[in-house]
Amino acid sequence: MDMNSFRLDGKVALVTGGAYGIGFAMAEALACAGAKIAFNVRSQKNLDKAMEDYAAKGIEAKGYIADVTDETQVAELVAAIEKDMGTIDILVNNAGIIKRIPMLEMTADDFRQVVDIDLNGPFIVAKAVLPGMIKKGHGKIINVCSMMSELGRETIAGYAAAKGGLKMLTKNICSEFGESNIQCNGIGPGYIATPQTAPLREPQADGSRHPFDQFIVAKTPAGRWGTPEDLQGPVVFLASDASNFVNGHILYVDGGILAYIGKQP
Ligand code: NAP
Ligand code: GCO
Repeated sequence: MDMNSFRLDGKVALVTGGAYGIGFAMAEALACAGAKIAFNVRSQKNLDKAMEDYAAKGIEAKGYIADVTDETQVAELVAAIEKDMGTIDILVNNAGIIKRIPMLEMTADDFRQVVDIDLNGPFIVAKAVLPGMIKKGHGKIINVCSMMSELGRETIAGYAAAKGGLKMLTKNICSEFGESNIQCNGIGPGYIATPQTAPLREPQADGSRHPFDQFIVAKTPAGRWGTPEDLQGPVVFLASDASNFVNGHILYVDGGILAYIGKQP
């Protein structure tokens, strides 16, 4: 087997929301495998900070301001990347938010905002990059799903609905573009220590661990929260030629939580 099939030299990768958290870690991994990195965020402040962070890692990333829910901004983003770096070979639909609100208190606007960013956004960005991939004769689309693509829990109705939909969008892109040599797969992180999950890990006033923190560690066979670095190998695999016959698959990177019923109390 040629281990160079895991290399990404000469490839252009767009990581949406790649300023920090999981997106930044995945972009770092793709860069280590040889890819040229483009990323987008919504604010100049976060863009400037991200550029410093990429430079500190020795990565020559190019950052752009674009909201993934805005078709015009996304079209301009893709055009700018194609002008600056070339056709996008790899898309990681990472940008996403969560709102933790009991469903009866969640407004329709709350629900719509989460679905807009977490599901409509990946559709909009994928639709914008697919023509270039089809023309080039290959492409990799990796949608960042979630274990909530499979399970629900209280207070995250919009998020679970969006991530469940993103799982099926992944399978649909696979179905519609496989013959164009485009592979579309998902990565389903478990509970990962990032700003998004910080509220679930905040120490209590008495210094004890957050109950949810204790719950997740007990529910995870690995016995720990994941880190963004745990996603680096999987994303390089799905972005590389090593996964050219993997399509429509959701690769769960969750320490085994989805496989485990949990310890007897
Ligand atoms: P995070 O730390 O909150 O980062 C989210 C990123 O998305 C930020 O860079 C943010 O940039 C960007 N973003 C949000 N809305 C955007 C929009 N409308 N347009 C463009 N960029 C936008 O989250 P994370 O924990 O790294 O999660 C990243 C992805 O993994 C998300 O899709 C999340 O659902 C998923 N995930 C996370 C976990 C976990 O446990 N952390 C587990 C499973 C799945 P700005 O806000 O600066 O614009
Ligand atoms: C939550 C968490 C989860 C994680 C992740 C799990 O509130 O339950 O934020 O949704 O973000 O999606 O895979």
